[in-house]
Formats: sequence, C-alpha cells, structure tokens
Amino acid sequence: MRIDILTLFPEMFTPLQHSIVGRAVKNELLQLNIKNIRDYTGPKHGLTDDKLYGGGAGMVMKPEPLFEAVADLRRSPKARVIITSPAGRLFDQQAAQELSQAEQLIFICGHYEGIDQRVEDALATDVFSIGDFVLTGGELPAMVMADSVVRLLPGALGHDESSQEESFGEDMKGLLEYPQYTRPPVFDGREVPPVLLGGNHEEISRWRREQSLRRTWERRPELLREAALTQSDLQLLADCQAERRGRGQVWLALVHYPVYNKKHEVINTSITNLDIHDIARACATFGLAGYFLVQPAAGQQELIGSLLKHWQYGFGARYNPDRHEALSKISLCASLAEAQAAIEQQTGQKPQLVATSARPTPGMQGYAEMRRQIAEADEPYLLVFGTGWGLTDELLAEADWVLRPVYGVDDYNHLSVRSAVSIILDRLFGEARESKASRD
Ligand code: 21W
Repeated sequence: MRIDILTLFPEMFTPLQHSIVGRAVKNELLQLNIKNIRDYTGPKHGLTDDKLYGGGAGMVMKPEPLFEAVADLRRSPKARVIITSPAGRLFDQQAAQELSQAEQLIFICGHYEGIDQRVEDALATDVFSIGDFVLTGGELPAMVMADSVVRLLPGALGHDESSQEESFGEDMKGLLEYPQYTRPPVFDGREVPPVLLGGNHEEISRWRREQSLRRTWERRPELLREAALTQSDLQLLADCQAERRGRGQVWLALVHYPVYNKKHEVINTSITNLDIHDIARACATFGLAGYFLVQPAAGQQELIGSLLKHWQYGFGARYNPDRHEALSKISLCASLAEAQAAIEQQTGQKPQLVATSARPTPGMQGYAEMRRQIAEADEPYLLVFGTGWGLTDELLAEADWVLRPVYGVDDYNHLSVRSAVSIILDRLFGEARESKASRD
C-alpha cells in the first residue's frame, strides 16, 4: 500500500515513523510519503490559504495547490482521496477495514478553518472525522486513521500481536474488552480476581464475558443493540438492570385531573380501559416499580376499582396471569400528591418529579441526559403523564424536570398518551433487550 499525506505541518508526522507503521515501511509493506502542501503553491500565488468568501473569521485552504498535489501524487484512478474534517463521517473500524483494501490512500489534512469545498466535491472519495471533539487540525486524525489502516495490512503485526488479535474472537465482537491483570497477585493491597489464578479455563472465559458485558452495559450501552448475545448474556444484563433499579426505582402516574381540554380549561378526564391495560403492560415490560392512576372523582374511582378487582383478584387474574402481573402494579389515588406520598412511604424518600408534555416548555430536559440521571440515581423517580390536552402549567411548574415532547418528523404530535408512554419508556429504559443475532 502507498499512503500520501498532504499537510502544512509535515514535522507533525514523526510519530508515524515508529512502531508498527515504521516497521511496515521498513518491511516494504507500506510506502509512506509525507508532503508539504507549500511545495505545490508555485512561484505565482505562493499562498496556501485565503479569506472566506461571504465573510467570517479565519482562513480557508485554497484549492489550487491541493489539485496540483493530488494530480502529482495519484498513481491510480482507484486511489482513495481522504479529507479530514470535523464535518466528516465518523471514522470506525469498518472504515479502516475498507481503506486497508485500497492500493493508495491520499490524506488531505485540513487546517485553519478548513478547505475550499471544491476540493471535496471534485477530488475526495471520503471525508472523515475521528470524533465529536475539537482539534486544531487534521494531522492527528490522519495519523490515527493511517495507524488503524496499516496495522490491518497482512504481515504488519508480528506473530504475537496477530495471534492475540485472533484470540479476541468473534464472540467478543461489539463488546468492550474485559479487565486484564499481570503479576504481582497483590499490589498495594489490590488483589487480582482469584478466578484468574485458578486455572479453570471455562470459569475464566465465563468471568471475562461477564466483565465485558457489565462494562459495555455501564459505559457503552448503545453497543449492546448490535452485539450477538446469548440467552445467558441477556439474563446477566437483566440482573445488571435489576441491581440498578433496586437503588432508584421508577414509578409512573397517569393524571386524569388536573389536565387541560382543547379550550385550555382545567378538566377531569374519564378513565379508559385501554390506558389502564396498555400502560400497565408497558410499565411491566420496562421494569417500573408501579403505576398510579390519578383520578379524584368518586364514581370514576369505583369504576377503576371494580375493573382492577376483576384482573387483580377475580376471574381475570386466573384466566390471564400475565395480565394479572402487569395490572398488579396499578394503584389508585385521588391526587398526584397522594402518589408522591405513597412512594415516600415505601422508599423513605421523596420522588423526583419528571413531567411530560407535548407542548415545548422552557428548560425542557433531553432524553439522553434524563436516562443517565435516572440510571445513576439513588432516589426514586415519578414519571408523570397527562390525559386530555396535557398536564396543567401549574403541575409542570411543580416538576423537577419536564421532558421534551416526543417529536416526529415535524411538530405534528397527535400521539395517544399510551403511545407516548411506550416511546418515552423505551428512550429512558429500553436497552439490551434487542440483539441482532442470538448465538444459541
Ligand atoms: C476545528 C477545523 C474546528 C475547523 C463553518 C464551517 C479533522 C477534526 C479535524 C478544526 C473548525 C477531526 C466552520 C475530530 C476535529 C479538524 C480542526 C471550525 C468552523 N464553520 N476529527 N466551518 N475533530 N479540526 N470550523 O477537530 O480539522 S478530522
């Protein structure tokens, strides 16, 4: 493979001459050519950068020297021309794998505010960023990408390195690495996990897999969606979730009063059978601790009461035990304050109030942040949903947080409260329940 790097700062690339990349050059697996863009400015203009059209601070790299340089360095029409840019596609292992198949890579390192767009339009086969953080230029990203590509070239890794690669096999794909230890067995009072000293390889494998799963669940839960998980993996992840829930449990309340009607008047809505059942089942699915129906009207309370009796204790309980389990989480109360008091009595702590609204509200909370917060919390949470045209402004003002509306593609939002509950519970708690491929 041939790699050309076009940069305004060739001296920055000395680290690339060492280690695996340096050895690949020595062993002639790689031809590495680091070229100063200034060499292509010619006597006439002499400049590599210029002011922005349209105004704005900073300078942009001019197209002419880059067109010259690529024309000079290109050895094949199939060469990949890669621009480094914070606005690029995210570089990952799959991209590295793909680039490692090419005969020639030409990296163009952006610097200053970036590169004239025509370079990308006419020359680039790829535009890559290495992550969502701000650097001073594309030199380090080019080195990062070149490093990850070169180590994939056949023969680039020594025997030891590649066999290590192989032992970190297929089944660990998509999971974070397990912790590793070496001698001494006790350092500064910290022990190596005894299972690793025991020599039981089956037990060691099991321990390592469990550590990988726990780490991934803790640090990169989104990876679990794509990982190949066995039934026992799923069981372990369920245990992780249960352990976490034991600390900060979450309840849900469906408020029938006070809510708005279409005309923004405060009303009391009627209970609906579908809301009771579907929300109870969603709560059971996502492991919520309980589901409060907030309904102060005596007649309505009686109606719910007899409905619940049927499913919780009566014929329905025996006829459909799964439904019984979901509905057993329901309790009835006359006000939200009553629900809060019930949670406080059960846990010894006041629940944090998280309201939901289909109307944008000042200081709304995003889902990723809320999810993390609840996951790390030691105190109970109460998620509050309104029926009718939504929770009153007074109730929203009382909440510790208000979640953002569940937007679709535009601001059309006619979700039923049942649908909103399912979507929001999935955003806050849904993970690790989906696996692309089950291995057993
Ligand atoms: C940082 C250039 C900020 C430009 C409108 C258009 C390459 C990089 C870079 C840099 C800006 C990569 C603007 C992860 C990175 C890189 C330098 C600001 C303002 N406004 N991967 N342009 N992070 N960074 N641009 O920073 O060149 S790959």
